[in-house]
Amino acid sequence: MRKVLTLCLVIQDGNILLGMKKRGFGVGKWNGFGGKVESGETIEEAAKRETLEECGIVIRNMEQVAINEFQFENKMEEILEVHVFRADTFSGEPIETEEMRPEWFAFADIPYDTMWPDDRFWMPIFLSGKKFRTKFLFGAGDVILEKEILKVKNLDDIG
Ligand code: 6U4
Repeated sequence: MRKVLTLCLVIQDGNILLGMKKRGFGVGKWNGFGGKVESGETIEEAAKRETLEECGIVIRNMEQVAINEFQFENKMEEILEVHVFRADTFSGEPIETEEMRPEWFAFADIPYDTMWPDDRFWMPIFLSGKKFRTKFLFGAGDVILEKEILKVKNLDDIG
């Protein structure tokens, strides 16, 4: 079974906007904004909706740059297919919500030690402006057991 999720990374003036997840899946980690795609909306609409719900900004321009696939050893039947977007124009100011506490980070100060452990492998590709596809298998304690990282010209290219 595949679950389609979104992850929106907002960039401005050499900084990236991350949110400290306050509850639910990934609690205690800095992450982009996103979540499940609901029925009747496109993946892009879901990314914008989640970003608005989680930190109060309206995305004006974004581009899909990656698909990350995550699998967990204790639940091999499920694949999380996370569609990653780079957003560079928005309106409003990021605000803390029940779900997330947003904060800007300079690219050199991204807090990888308190993020999902896969992020350090693909974030540099993201920051370089390239497109990519990854697959990660996690074991107990969110340890990475297997990884596959591929730069692609086009997200439809399957490596
Ligand atoms: P709700 O329905 O709000 O309770 P919640 O448990 O908060 O759901 P969800 O599904 O809304 O979580 O969002 C999960 C978010 O975490 C999505 O943006 C995708 C992202 N995500 C999941 N695994 C990730 C990983 N290994 N690395 C990463 N982001 C990940 O950077």
